[in-house]
Formats: sequence, structure tokens, C-alpha cells
Amino acid sequence: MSPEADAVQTDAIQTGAAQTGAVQTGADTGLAQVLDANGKLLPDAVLPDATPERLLELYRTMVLMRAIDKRLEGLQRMGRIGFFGSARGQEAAVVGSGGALAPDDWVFPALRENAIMLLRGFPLSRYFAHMFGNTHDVLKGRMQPMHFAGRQVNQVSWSSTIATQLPHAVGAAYAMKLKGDPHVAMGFIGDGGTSEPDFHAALNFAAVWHAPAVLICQNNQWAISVPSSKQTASETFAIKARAYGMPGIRVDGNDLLAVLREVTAAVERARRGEGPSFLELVTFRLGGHSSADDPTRYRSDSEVEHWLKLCPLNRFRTYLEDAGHWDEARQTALEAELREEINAAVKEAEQATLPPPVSMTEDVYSVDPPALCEQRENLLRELAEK
Ligand SMILES: Cc1ncc(C[n+]2csc(CCOP(=O)(O)OP(=O)(O)O)c2C)c(N)n1
Ligand SMILES: [Mg+2]
Repeated sequence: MSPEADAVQTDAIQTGAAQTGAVQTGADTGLAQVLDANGKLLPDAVLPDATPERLLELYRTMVLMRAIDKRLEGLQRMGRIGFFGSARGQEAAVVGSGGALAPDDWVFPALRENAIMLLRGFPLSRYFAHMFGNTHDVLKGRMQPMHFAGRQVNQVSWSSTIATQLPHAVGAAYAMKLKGDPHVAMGFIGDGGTSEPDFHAALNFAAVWHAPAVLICQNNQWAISVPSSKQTASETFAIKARAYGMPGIRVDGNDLLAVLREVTAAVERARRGEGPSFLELVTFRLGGHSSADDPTRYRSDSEVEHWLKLCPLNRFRTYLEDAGHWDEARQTALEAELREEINAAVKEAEQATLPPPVSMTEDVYSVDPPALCEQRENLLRELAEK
């Protein structure tokens, strides 16, 4: 992707200038949008098929996601949790994608899509339990924080090895097809992950097998310190889908309504047996790569300020207010309600006990091999001697 192409894309998102009358859709070099930079409906905008109640539920999850992000950042800075990866700025891409799923569909996330679990009913207290690795953590404190999983919401744990989640999603989708299971697997990858061999393998197999998979690239402009312009020489990320033989769709990832509309269309295509799709959601990571990163070392303040003006929460809120579904009083009440919910969840998570160290020897074998039994006995003896 040339720097010139980059500039054009940014401009398109900022102004809605790519729109010449009809809203672009289904294109791998255009940009599907519903809202302009300020949250006003574009001329001839095609809205997603969603009730006001559903849109408000999605908005609530976006505000919750932003509030959790802020709280986790503070907890990490105080040393109360060990690691944190922000998704600030990517709320529309995450929630709009998750909003397209049916309850029994599957999610194979990368680092920043965890809020989809909350949208699909995963309890907040268990969400925080994972960040503290306590006894209520479904992963029993064995994973690094931010590697959530939830069987009850069909969300598989992310592996830190980037891009591996895409072949997993495609494999699961193919298995569903073979079994006649009418569900869809959604897999996420970052712009940086597209340079991994797993990206190629996943898209190729998905298309050849005609798997019911929806594969989503969150192009948040950076892969740690590597900008998207240095990640690929392709015109866009979405255009790569052409080479594999599946639709590629490029969407304004800070426009909740556009993401919801386009991802829903891809999910429906997959469910109808029409095969996989690849979507590029154009967005921006407002925070650092993780709590171990200092983004001021490699990117300018003006770039961040540019994207702050395109805040997905503000744009969607303006739309909701214009449609008469939202106002300042409701916003204040929601923020107070979420603060209380988060406070209660953090308190509960910090007060819960940690899993006993010996639990690390459990859950792998139905019958433990002798070597593992010996290690467990040694561990128990050492702990008793302490
Ligand atoms: C296979 C592999 N290579 C390198 C890394 C180190 N690494 C962790 S995150 C990351 C960048 C990921 O960028 P991107 O895919 O754009 O996702 P984002 O973090 O922006 O959401 C890299 C290189 C890794 N985890 N796995
Ligand atoms: Mg990235």
C-alpha cells in the first residue's frame, strides 16, 4: 500500500468524500459507509436491518468496552493486573462484527475482540476474573491476561501467535459444513497478521472448501511500530481476497452501522452456503499496542488527533440522538450504571482466591501419566515444606 493510497483512504474516512451519491458496498477498494465523519447519515445511506433496541444494546456494549478499557489500563498501571491490550478506538469494528452473529456461531478472536463475549451474554464478573486469574476464571489463571475464552458464548481463546486464529476458524467452519451444522465461524486478524503464512493458508482453504467462515482484518493502521503502509504493497487489504476467490469488502471500521450491515451480509452469505468472505475494517488503535508499549516513540500526535475526531462512539451516538433514541440524560445514567457494574466486578475479582498451584497439573489427561503424577507429588511436597 503506497503512502499516497494511505492518504486517500484516510481522507475518504474523514470526509465521506468517497461517497458520490450511492453508498459504496461490497467493494474491495472502496469504503462502505453509512455515517459521515460527524455521525450524520450520508446521502442514500443503506441502514442495517436492526431495531432501535438492538442498536441501543450495541451502543451500550461500545460504551462498556471503552469504560472497561480505561479501568484495565489503570489497574495495570497500579500493578494490580499483569498485562493489558487496549481496543480503544476499535469499538465499532468489534461490536458491529459481534452484532452480526447468531448465538450458536463461533468466534476466533485476535487480541482486541473480547467484548464480543460480553455482547453475547458472558458475565462481567467472570470477564474480570480472567484478568486477575482467580478461581472463577474459566481458564483457571493459566493464560496471560487478555486471552479470554468462553464456552458458553462459543468464543475460543486467542493464542499470542498472531494469525493462527484464522486457520482455526476455517477448520471449525469446514467441520460445521461437513456436519451439516448451520452455523458460521468468525475469525479475526490484524493488518500485521496478514503477513503471516497462516493468513494465506486460511483464506485459500476457506475458499477452496467453500467454508461458512467470515474472516475479518481489523486494519488499525499499526502492527506494533510497523504502519500499514509498510505491511503490504497491495492497494488495500480487502483486495487480497480476489486472489483467493472470495468477496473482499472494505468498510469504515469506525462506523458501527456500516460494519453491522456489511458483516451481517457476509454472515448471511456464509449461512446460505455461499462460502466465505474477507472484510477489511479500516480503524485505528488509539492506545498503545499493549501495556508494554509506548506509541509516542513511533507515531505522531497529529495522526492520533485525526483519528480522535473519527471516534466511533461519538459518531454512533450522534446518529442515535438524531434518530431520537438517545440524549444527554440517558448517557449520564448509562455511564453511572456501567461504573457501578465495573466497580462491583473488579471488587469481586480482586477478593476471590487464586487457583491452587497444583491445579496446573489438571485437565490435560483423562488418566494422568506417571511422570505427571510424580511432578504433582513433588510440587505438593515442596508447597507443604514452605
Ligand atoms: C507469529 C508471531 N510473530 C510475531 C509476534 C509478535 N507480535 C505480537 S503482536 C504483533 C503485531 C500485531 O499487529 P496486528 O496484526 O496489526 O494486530 P494489532 O496488534 O494491531 O491488533 C507482533 C508482531 C507474534 N505474537 N506472533
Ligand atoms: Mg494492527
